[in-house]
Amino acid sequence: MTDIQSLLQRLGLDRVLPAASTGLIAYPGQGALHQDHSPVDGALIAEFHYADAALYERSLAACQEAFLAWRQWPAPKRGEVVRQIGEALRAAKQDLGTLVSYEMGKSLQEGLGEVQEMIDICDFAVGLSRQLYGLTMHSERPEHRMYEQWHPLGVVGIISAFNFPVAVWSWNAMIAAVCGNACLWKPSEKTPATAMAIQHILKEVLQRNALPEGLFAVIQGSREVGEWMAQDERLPLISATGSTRMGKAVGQAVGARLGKSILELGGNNAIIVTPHANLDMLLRGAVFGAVGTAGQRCTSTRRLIVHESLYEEVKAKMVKAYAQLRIGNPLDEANHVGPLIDQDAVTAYTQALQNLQKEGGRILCGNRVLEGPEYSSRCYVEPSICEAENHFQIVQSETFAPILYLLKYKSLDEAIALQNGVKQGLSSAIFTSDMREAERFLSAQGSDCGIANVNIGTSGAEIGGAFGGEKETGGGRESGSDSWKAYMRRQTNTLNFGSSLPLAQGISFDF
Ligand code: UN1
Repeated sequence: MTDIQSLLQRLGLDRVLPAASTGLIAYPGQGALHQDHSPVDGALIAEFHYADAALYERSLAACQEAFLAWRQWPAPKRGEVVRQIGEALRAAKQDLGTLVSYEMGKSLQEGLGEVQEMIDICDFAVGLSRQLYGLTMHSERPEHRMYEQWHPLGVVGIISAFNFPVAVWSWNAMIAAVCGNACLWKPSEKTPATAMAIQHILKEVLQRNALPEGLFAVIQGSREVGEWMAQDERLPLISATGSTRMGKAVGQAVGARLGKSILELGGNNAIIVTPHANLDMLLRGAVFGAVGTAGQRCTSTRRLIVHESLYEEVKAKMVKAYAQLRIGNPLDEANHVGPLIDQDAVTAYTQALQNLQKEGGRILCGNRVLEGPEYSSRCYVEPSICEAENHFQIVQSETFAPILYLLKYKSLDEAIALQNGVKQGLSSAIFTSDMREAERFLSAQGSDCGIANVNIGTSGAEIGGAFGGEKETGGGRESGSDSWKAYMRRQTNTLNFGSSLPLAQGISFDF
């Protein structure tokens, strides 16, 4: 088993973490110490202070100064720095992935997979640094040229959640960086150590390239720090990932000052299983989607909408598959499911199952908090499958735990209506080999989600696509495709190379 103390040392982490870091300089905090416990075994990983207002100001000032220098770097040169960050992440993959697993509780494979997402987005951003294209338009006036260009915004504020403690930062920060922005990051207070480990990895790259402090800053804190950021006009863009409740507060505060926001919030993701589904493929996709990261992904599969003709068969197969799941220490690769993040999450799991029963639902398996020496953190629960109705309040809400609701349907239209019949709109999937069913699901009359998959589960999106969703998921897009445009401001330029001044729209103004 991993020696955690030497792991922390290799990642440059002391027993007390800095309250803020500007990449090159770590700032200690003051006042009350908060504890960072591992959900794996309950052990204390580190202690840390929340940053106070003075430290926030100091960090933001460093970011602002870094931006003034960084925006002058040609974008491909910025890409070269990001390439080096990708290399540094490759070298640290095993250690960082292990810490992600130990601090957050996801399986080691998923921890390593998360770091791989970071490496992949670095590669993507390097290529992007040479492709920040604007259009050229034909002017309606003679001897005029019209075009658009994209300029950086300034300092981008990033608020991330515990479940992807490092990858979500990288989706934002690496894209923001090649676009010419500096970043101020507030990680989740549940995963402060991985955030500081990133700073350690970045430091050498920043030094090697003689970059200013503040290009990638981190500030530790609770909701209050997020509120400072949301209200702060010096942060033209806030990219926030987390609950819908948090996103509404951030969106309102940023909107009140007419700032920009990218919101990536809750999901309530469903898989539709049609009579033309390959059930072996479905089983893999649905089980991983529902129990991967112990059901704590925003893309986790929460609902399985099964055609009535194969409902009993799918139910039996799923329950049988769940019986084979091994729950335990996520660093042990023999285990499939690790712990929930903390006791509050365990309470949310047990309460959700109680509420389900009150509403008339039936629990087929699970509903057990595991006890014993291997489960000493008391954060391990048995993944649960339940029979439910879509309109149940508990089915309508996102519970960050491994609870899967089975729903039955008769016609595809009904299945699509059920899939869309929730407030969230992140990820969705259909399992079918019937081309007409698949195309209908993907059409404008089909899934209303930001992500719609065929014969693939709801989770595990690749970084190359734009990631995010509609309705209460917040509408933001991060990561691939043309998501970069949200990190830049568009400027339309019209240039007159003639010697008269014709006006547009045919207006004549003689004097
Ligand atoms: C999240 O849970 O916030 O698609 C992100 C996935 C991962 C990202 C999830 N690539 O499951």
